[in-house]
Amino acid sequence: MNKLISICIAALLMSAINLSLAAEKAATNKVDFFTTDGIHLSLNGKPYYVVGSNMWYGGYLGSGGAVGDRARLLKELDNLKAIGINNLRVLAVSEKSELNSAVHPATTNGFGQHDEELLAGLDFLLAEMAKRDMSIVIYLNNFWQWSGGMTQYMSWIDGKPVQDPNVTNDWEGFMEKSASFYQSKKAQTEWRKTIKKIVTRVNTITGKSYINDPTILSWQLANEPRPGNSKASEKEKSIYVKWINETAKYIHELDSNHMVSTGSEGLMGSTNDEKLFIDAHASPYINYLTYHMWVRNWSWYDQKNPEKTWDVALQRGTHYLHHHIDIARKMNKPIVLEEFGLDRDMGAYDTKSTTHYRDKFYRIVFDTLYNRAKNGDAIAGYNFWAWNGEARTIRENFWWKTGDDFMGDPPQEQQGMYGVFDSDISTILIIKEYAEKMHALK
Ligand code: IFL
Repeated sequence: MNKLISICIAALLMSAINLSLAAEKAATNKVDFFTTDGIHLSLNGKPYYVVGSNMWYGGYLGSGGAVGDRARLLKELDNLKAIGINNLRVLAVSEKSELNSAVHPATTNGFGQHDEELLAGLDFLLAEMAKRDMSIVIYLNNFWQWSGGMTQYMSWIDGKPVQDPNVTNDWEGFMEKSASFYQSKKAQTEWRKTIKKIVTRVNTITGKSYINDPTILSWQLANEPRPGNSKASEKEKSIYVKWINETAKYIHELDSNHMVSTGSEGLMGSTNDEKLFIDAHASPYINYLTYHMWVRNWSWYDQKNPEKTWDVALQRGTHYLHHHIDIARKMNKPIVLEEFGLDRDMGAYDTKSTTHYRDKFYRIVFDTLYNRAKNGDAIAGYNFWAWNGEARTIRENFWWKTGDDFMGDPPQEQQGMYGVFDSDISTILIIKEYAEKMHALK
């Protein structure tokens, strides 16, 4: 074919694609996309409260292949909907890893090698969530190793195997390696290709482009990105802030309909540097703030010694909540507590063990956020970590292996550690009670 003719055909094809995106957008105009209004999230001109759970594996269950379990996914969504959950925080992509503490299979098997059957699981999930009027936050990378994540990108580039911090216990070294991702040109180029692939995807089930799908509340850069390890330098911090700003800008350029968030843990993921947390969220391309609260991970609470450590944990935990809400107000942006959790009693993993302390903890977190939301403060909602639903482990040591049920506890942690099972009735009743209160705020 002569060159001029092929250029003309390409131009015609591009304008046909643009026309169909515009027509699709016009058809969805009845429903607004999520946005912000000062310190609140907003939908159709009204405040929107995220009453959510984490379910990183939602796309995995949605796959039509051997890994998926669509029948289970539908049951889980129905159960979550029935207890008032309106939002899920979900992993979009995983990178193939050799580590035992990472999920298998992965959506990306090497640069540019995507598992389309697994990716289509996210299509199914989105379609089913839309039917249930639920929204989704989709994260596009992971600072931790359980889905491959940033260290796997770096391993593909330097050819060196990832050191599993679950084995070496060298978390400082791991975090340093993970954060080197922000500075690698090759990693950023490859990652942006994946971002583009997901953000501009057309849902194979509904035929709707993701860009025009109002189910998506926000694109999230990564799960818990940190600037480096606990001793991150000022230079590393500024590289991190620049990375956030530039990547968020890139996503907004691809998709002007949806918000973008960081996935940050807040001050504890920012070397306790308030200026850094503020700088990271001051970008005009970051629409709202995020933070996470892990009182046991941060040694504020000892699950084996609850009586002695509970009061201090609670005091530090509630201070952490209030402090972040106050920062959000000052910045005039909404804030979502998008992860929190506590162990089952005495650090058990078994579904038969009790959850008295967890239940007390959930109630206090919900109540603190609800009361401040009622006062009109900068509360955009919460996602508890995480929904295990009907998943059960078959392993005595509670570690995940390929082929096991997926649950909210990712493969880097014991199965049953923080997740809520569908048999945890006392916890579920508290989740439902506060979901109703939050929904009544509108
Ligand atoms: O499973 C962890 C997950 O990687 C996360 N934050 C804390 C969770 C519980 O330790 O994002």
